[in-house]
Amino acid sequence: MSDTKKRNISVLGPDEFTGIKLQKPAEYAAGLPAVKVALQHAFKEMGVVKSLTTLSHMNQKDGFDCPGCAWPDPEKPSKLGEYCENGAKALAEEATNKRVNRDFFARYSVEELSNWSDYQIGKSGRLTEPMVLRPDSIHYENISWEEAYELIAEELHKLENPDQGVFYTSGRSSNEAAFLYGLFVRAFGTNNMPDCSNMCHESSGVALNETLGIGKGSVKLEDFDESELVMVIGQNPGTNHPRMLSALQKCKENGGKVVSINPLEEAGLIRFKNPQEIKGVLAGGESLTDIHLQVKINQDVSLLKVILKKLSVLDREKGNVFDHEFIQTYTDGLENLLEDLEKYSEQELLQLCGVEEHLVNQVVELLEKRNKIIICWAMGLTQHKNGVDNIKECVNLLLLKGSLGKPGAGTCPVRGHSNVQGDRTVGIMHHVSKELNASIKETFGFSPPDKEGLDTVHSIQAMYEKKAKVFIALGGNFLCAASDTEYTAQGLQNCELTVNISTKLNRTHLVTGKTALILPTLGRSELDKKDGKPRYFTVENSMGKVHQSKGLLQPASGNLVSEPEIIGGIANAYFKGGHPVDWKNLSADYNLIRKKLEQVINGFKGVNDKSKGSGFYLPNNVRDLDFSKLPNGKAQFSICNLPEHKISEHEFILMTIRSHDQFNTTIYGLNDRYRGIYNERRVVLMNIQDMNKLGLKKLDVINMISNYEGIERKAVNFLVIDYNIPKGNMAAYFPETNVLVPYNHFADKSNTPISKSIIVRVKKRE
Ligand SMILES: Nc1nc2c(c(=O)[nH]1)N[C@H]1C(S)=C(S)[C@@H](COP(=O)(O)OP(=O)(O)OC[C@H]3O[C@@H](n4cnc5c(=O)[nH]c(N)nc54)[C@H](O)[C@@H]3O)O[C@H]1N2
Ligand SMILES: Nc1nc2c(c(=O)[nH]1)N[C@H]1C(S)=C(S)[C@@H](COP(=O)(O)OP(=O)(O)OC[C@H]3O[C@@H](n4cnc5c(=O)[nH]c(N)nc54)[C@H](O)[C@@H]3O)O[C@H]1N2
Ligand SMILES: [Mo]
Repeated sequence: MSDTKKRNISVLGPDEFTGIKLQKPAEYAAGLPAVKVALQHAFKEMGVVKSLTTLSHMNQKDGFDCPGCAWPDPEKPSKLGEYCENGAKALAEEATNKRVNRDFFARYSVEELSNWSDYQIGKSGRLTEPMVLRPDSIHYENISWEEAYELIAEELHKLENPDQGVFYTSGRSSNEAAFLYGLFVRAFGTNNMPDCSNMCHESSGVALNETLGIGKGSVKLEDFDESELVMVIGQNPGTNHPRMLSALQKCKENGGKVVSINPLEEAGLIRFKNPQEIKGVLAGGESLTDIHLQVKINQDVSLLKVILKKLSVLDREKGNVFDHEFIQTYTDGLENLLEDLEKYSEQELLQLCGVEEHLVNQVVELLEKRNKIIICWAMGLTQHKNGVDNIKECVNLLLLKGSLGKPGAGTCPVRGHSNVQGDRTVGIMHHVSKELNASIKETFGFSPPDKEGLDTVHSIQAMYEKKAKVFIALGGNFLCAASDTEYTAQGLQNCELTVNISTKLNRTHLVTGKTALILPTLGRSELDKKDGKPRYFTVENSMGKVHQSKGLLQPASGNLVSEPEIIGGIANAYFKGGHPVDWKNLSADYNLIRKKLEQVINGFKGVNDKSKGSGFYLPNNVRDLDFSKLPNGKAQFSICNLPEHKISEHEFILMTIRSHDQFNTTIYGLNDRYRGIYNERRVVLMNIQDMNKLGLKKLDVINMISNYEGIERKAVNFLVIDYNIPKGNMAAYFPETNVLVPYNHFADKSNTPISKSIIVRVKKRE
């Protein structure tokens, strides 16, 4: 269309250092420092009174669900409050007293704001009114809600076909909002519904679906109480799911063992002081991990294969190491698996994974006699080319031991966003589901499209290639979350219109299409009232339990609209009454949305009543040992290949991880307390031997360069820190390092970007 004047936007923001201070990595997680830091963050953003009253309502039955992670709440919440340090930070970030309004945008242009760091951008406050960035302008200006809806409708009508629209979802949304959004996108005519789980647990979903018939985990919180062995693989609960540490502690108190598999020795996995118990706050802390296996990045399959091989040798000797009755009744493919394992030599596998044999033997010994086994995992397994196989190998182990469908055992993919699982359950999905389409047709009287939609990586490509022209996001920070930042930026900038439904300002609001809209919405913690009556919505936690969430704080501004009503507004403006769904009324009446949810989504019957109190579990075939939908009606063993990395002598594998002071792209602060890194994010953790080989000293400045198919991508200005990490491996924070991840390299089958195994070269800055 028009050749609008290009805005002078800094896509990556500043790359200056902020003044690093180093200490020894922490010896334990949580305890008093965690409570102190939690309250400091909350007091700073919200003031003392508001902080204390709000925190006491978080994750309680009559309160609101923590906007942090999706870890479930115990039946009897702690009197000291059922929240963690990082939940408190998430709340403080949302409930801040600072505001971003029209005056703010009049003062700062998007060009200027793009030179702020993500930390500064996030700290500017809550969005208060709808804003528009018009072509040729560099300042957002205010716009009425009705005009904003009209503008979106107009751009959507201009598209040559509905597949030119891309509709992203981040996992903060509610079931009600996500269901309505999915419904609107399908009514509009596309399945282009990329969502944050494409970059997150998609590999888990694919692997679990193919092997067990459901893309979700099978354990419940109480299973940790009686589990004999919990394996925590590729996950950093001390930072990202702190309340999980209480579950591990309980497991240990009941005689269970904990094994961790991670290239880093993360603080939370070593020692833990439970801040929800007086004794925990004061006492010396408990050791959580019995055995830590320091695996090399992306060599979990090699490690698991050695373990499986050793177990199968023992089983041949003793006959009862595997659960043969379970295998016989419920599984398919054992012979192939055992035959395949024969192909590998133990020594070769040990060499690849870098773990000492005596430690592997200790784990094998634990596994031999136990069968109430839980495997927990997160991004350390999913974000690799072979992410799906990583998880299938874990399933192999559980199937061999019969560790499914019984108390104390099962799969536990630990979810990220607080409602990412619910969003998927209620229909945010780029794949076509015939059953879902049929029930939408029956309930709403229109036929959803039956063409596969685009996921995250393919949406980026479509925008880059100008095949998609309108981008709408229900939450999230697409630019910073996605791989290949500069490529993604170009994609967004190629769009005619980009729209962000958000609570807080972020970089995706600055790197925009020709026209851009910010539509500010209510946060989790805020009172959502209609005609004087408070409304509630529902969410699904990491273990498939659906429950209510009701905010209590005064909204950040009187001009915020709830997510469902924003979607209703857009749909209403687009269809102008010419559609079987009455969007306006439906979007304002959450009870009615839930009535429709019960008709369309399996397991939601009675949701309006059942979601009260502690909520209800959705159906889960693994818990019932029902594998009837799988080939031969059986759970499937899988043959998993070893990862392939062609690494030359001067290359390293880089994993991009979270610091203790961030929630994905939201930077709460500049510290990574447990790793002993303060006031700096531009750091890279390296093995001292690698540093010596390259002639690098602590705090030398380096650039990292990735090279895929001859295209060089560069992340500049990082301080080297010697750290306990395997040789050849490095770690740095995202989003700063997302520039290095090629958009077209992702996991087989799940298309999750390879954010945990990027091959890079290191160059010292003179
Ligand atoms: N406070 C806070 N909480 C959060 C989030 C947050 O950013 N902040 N994010 C939320 C979201 S969306 C998600 S998905 C989760 C993320 O939770 P995590 O998956 O715990 O997050 P990451 O920091 O990506 O950590 C990955 C861990 O895997 C390890 N790892 C990396 N590569 C490998 C590997 O190849 N093998 C093994 N075995 N380990 C590996 C890393 O050392 C690190 O400990 O947390 C959720 N909760
Ligand atoms: N390199 C690398 N990249 C990664 C990862 C990695 O480990 N390494 N992890 C990936 C993972 S696991 C994930 S899940 C993605 C995360 O990707 P996203 O979900 O897109 O990112 P977030 O940082 O969680 O989004 C934060 C923004 O959400 C908005 N928001 C917050 N609360 C609400 C709300 O209640 N409603 C609405 N409408 N908006 C809200 C705010 O405006 C805030 O700025 O990033 C992925 N990217
Ligand atoms: Mo995630």
